[in-house]
Amino acid sequence: MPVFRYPQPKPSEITPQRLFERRREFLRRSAGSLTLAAVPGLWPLGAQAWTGRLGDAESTPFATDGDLTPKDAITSYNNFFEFGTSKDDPAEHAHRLKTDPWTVTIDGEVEKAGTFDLEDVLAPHAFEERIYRLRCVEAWSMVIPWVGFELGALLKRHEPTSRAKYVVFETLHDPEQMPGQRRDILDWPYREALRIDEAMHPLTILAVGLYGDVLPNQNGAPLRLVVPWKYGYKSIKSIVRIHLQEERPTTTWEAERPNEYGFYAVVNPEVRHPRWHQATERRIGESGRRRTEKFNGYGDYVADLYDGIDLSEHL
Ligand SMILES: Nc1nc2c(c(=O)[nH]1)N[C@H]1C(S)=C(S)[C@@H](COP(=O)(O)O)O[C@H]1N2
Ligand SMILES: [Mo]
Repeated sequence: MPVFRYPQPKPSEITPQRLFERRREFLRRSAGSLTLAAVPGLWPLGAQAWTGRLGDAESTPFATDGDLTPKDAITSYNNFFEFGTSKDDPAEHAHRLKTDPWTVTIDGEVEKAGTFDLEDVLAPHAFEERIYRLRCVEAWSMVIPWVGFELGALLKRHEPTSRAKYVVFETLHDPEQMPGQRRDILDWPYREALRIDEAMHPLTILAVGLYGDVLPNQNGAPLRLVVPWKYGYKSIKSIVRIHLQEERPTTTWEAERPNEYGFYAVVNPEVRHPRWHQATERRIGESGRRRTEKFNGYGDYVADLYDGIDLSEHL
């Protein structure tokens, strides 16, 4: 499939890499809240030029209580079954994944479908830092400073049609690079989906970094979804396809065990997982347990998405 290129900024609008980095360093040290990422045309030339913008991401009001989970915990305790089912497998094996070049296919019910270089997908989007709680269905949690941008802004650029009711995401399928895919543990490729209104919600982001740096492969480089009010399995990693469609799809975990891992997957302390309760969680790096909050604490922002839906009946 041919790779479509979005219109590029004029060369005269581009600041050379070195100058850019020096200015970025200066801005960082001058402690201001200025952000280069918000200034159009300031990203440097070259492959993966977007990585130069990660450290400039401005923090947003969606901050979180408590301390950030240390970076070494976020990058060494992972679920990424494409690299194995143990928590330390992804950190050990994900270096096999080649994230550059990378393309993303955006197709289905959109006016502007195609396969795009990641560089071009990212170029128009200012990055933000979003500090979010991540609550895994297995009852552990972290607080992660993601760098990314709103999924809704990307979808709008591709002009969803009136028939676009669901957004489906797929991870790369390549057993050469992802040795976990040589075993039939899941129906590869990993597939996840959101309702279109969930996908357009401003809390829903695509992440390209964490702690102001490039996303480590084990965390889903180069592009992963983050939906902070849902269990972690919705936040699909290493995305190569975003497909809009009218019918609700069957997602990977739902197909595997529909009574344990549902489509909605809204964090809910009142609804048990069949094999354990969800009332509390273990925050990685802390001793003891915390109470789990409904919607993972984001109810003020997202509860109205579920008006008229009995969330205790929809896992
Ligand atoms: N492609 C893919 N995406 C995935 C997973 C996976 O196994 N494969 N695991 C999910 C689960 S269960 C969780 S809890 C989060 C973990 O994200 P983290 O390792 O960055 O903390 O990724 C989610 N995204
Ligand atoms: Mo998870």
